[in-house]
Amino acid sequence: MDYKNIILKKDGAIGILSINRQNALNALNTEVLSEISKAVDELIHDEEVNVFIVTGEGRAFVAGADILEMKDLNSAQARRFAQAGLDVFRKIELCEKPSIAAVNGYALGGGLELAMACDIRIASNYAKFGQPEVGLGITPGFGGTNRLQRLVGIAKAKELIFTTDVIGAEEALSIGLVNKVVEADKLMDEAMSMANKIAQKAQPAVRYSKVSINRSAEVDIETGMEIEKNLFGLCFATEDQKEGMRAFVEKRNPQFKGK
Ligand code: CO8
Repeated sequence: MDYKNIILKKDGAIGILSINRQNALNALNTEVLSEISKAVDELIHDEEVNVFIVTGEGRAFVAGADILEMKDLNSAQARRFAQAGLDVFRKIELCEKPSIAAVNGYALGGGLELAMACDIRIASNYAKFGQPEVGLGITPGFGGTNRLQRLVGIAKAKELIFTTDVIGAEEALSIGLVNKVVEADKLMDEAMSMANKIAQKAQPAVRYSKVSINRSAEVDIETGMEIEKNLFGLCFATEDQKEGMRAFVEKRNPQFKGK
């Protein structure tokens, strides 16, 4: 499929979705959101892809939702625009394949919200994070009031959202917003290396783990453990469980098939 604002590549079992609307610092308009949604569908349905990386071309990851597109919306149109972003980010979050945001530069507003919808965030030392919305007269609308507090706690989320302070990569690391900070020129190598490590494991087990972590974050612990137990049980219906344990006993590396 041809995209205008996205570069979609594959390197072995790793998909790389790079947002490429550099003249607007990769700001998310309706067209970009729709292309991200289609690209994520491609990645989900591509059986060769085990893990995908989301990144941005140029000096921004994503500098937010497109302010020019938003400025004259009425309430109903704004809700529709918010829903479009919420849907595509939720698709990334809920799909069973793990995603890594390789945050190369500005991740502001909708950009931070996109990074937070990914499972893991690796930041370049140049990355900048913030939720500037209240300075524009709006609340975050692509999941920011929900996901930021889950990652960094309610008090820090309120501070970042109310003040619109933009923080650097090291501070983002110290509050748990990103998993790792690396030199800018090592960002994609690091993201690829982590993605490959994940891609070499038993994929049914990786995917069930993601489902269990996501679901149990939203329910009481008893229900969460029930979900975990059932998914644990499902692993024993996979060839990869047999191979993984047989390989351990035979003292060799497992040859996983992803089923
Ligand atoms: N929307 C549209 N265009 C943008 C955006 C954006 N979010 N960010 C940057 N651009 C454009 C600039 O207008 C500029 O275009 P032009 O060259 O045509 O003037 C170009 O990108 C380059 O930007 P700058 O010249 O501003 O570059 P600087 O290096 O001087 O500054 C900044 C970089 C600090 C990132 C600056 O561009 C900036 O502050 N951008 C806006 C950041 C922002 O406020 N983001 C949050 C937007 S709101 C949001 O994301 C809400 C999400 C939920 C929506 C819910 C739906 C209703």
